[in-house]
Amino acid sequence: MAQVPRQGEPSTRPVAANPRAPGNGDGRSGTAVITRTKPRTKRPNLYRVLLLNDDYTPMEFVVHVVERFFNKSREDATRIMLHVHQNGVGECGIFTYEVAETKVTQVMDFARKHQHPLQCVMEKK
Ligand code: TYC
Repeated sequence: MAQVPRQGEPSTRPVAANPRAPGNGDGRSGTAVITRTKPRTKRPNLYRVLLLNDDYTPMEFVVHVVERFFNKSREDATRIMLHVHQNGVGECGIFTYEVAETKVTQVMDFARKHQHPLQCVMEKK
């Protein structure tokens, strides 16, 4: 049966003991280099960036935040804001770890600067 390697498994198989052992007089190191022939890609871990509802942040401010930091149209930003307002939490985007962390920091700094209690968090997918 054909073996399908899973994410993170090495694609090289164990190699039999090397017959060119060190000190056997052939002048070579006895160290083999195994060249990977099959290209492997690994998917990065992804994180959702979420906005949390509160009673004080103005709706227009939240729409502006979603437009500015998540590159959404006014229509999409309004949909996201209303979803958060009605459900308590909502997704603004999905990013790799460092990008998600940057978005959270940017939103939290911007909210604090404008003295709104808006909360933004990230969650591993
Ligand atoms: N609930 C807020 C209000 O009624 C609006 C709001 C929406 C606040 C989304 C935060 O993430 C939020 N003014």
